[in-house]
Amino acid sequence: MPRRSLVLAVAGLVATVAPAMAADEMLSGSFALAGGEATVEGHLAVTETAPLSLELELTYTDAGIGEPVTAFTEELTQQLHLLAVDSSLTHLVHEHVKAATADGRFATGMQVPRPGLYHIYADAVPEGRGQQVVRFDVQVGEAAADIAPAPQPFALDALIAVPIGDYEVTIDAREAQPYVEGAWHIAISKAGQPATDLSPYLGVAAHAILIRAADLSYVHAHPTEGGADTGHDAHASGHAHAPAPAENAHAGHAAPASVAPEMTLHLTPPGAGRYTLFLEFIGGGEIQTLAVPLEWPAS
Ligand SMILES: [Cu+2]
Repeated sequence: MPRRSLVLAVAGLVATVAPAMAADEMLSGSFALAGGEATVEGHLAVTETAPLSLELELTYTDAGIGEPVTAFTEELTQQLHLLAVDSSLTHLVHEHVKAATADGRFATGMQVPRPGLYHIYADAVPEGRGQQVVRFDVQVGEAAADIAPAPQPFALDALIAVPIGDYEVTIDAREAQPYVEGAWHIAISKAGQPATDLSPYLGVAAHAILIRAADLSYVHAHPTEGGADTGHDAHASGHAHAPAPAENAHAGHAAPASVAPEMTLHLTPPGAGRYTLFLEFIGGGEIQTLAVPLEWPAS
């Protein structure tokens, strides 16, 4: 029985309740970009059109004067990146919307893997207002009776190796510190050898999203290719600071470019405690999505 019906049944109103669809309502978002500052407010209309299937419509208003925001800057070929994570921070769903309508509406469908609470992050650059990330909390279907425990996190003081499909991803963040920008070295192998079948995803080698469990704050970065620390050139503390150099280099060409199996991420984790690092890359022509639970002891 759907959660809402259950609540209303207690109140004796069960006969008037529409079945199953969860949230047909306008949600207000919470600003979620670590280190950023809110210049807009986000508003999300959610319609559950079928089990685990959502229709989303997103609009923005100015945080000061409340007027609708209608102009957006394209980042990595899209005006809106929508990233949904489940409440255990183990699943990531990534959708994009190429462009808003003339009156500033973004509409997209989204499929989630199972019922539960999802945190949907809307990542966009309203023109002239800097990168904005707004989080919406959306219950899909009935609340799961058996919420899976969060997986055991990796300690960051050791080399981390995680399998994904035919690949193994090695993460070396042994020198990373909370609050400090650090280099996270990533190597992707296949059958014990450096992978040779990687290709760009939305114009970059990979996408990394770091979500902090304690406050659900969000960092989105893109690695530079190469294992060495190549400095700040394509360093990305977010889309707004990474004007897609690789997009011009790769995405404009018909031939699929290849991506080196070693990359370096520059990340500034917003505090100690638990995180999940989501890493998305294209290997063998398919999007590979890795969720790596991490922990810094709160010393
Ligand atoms: Cu990205």
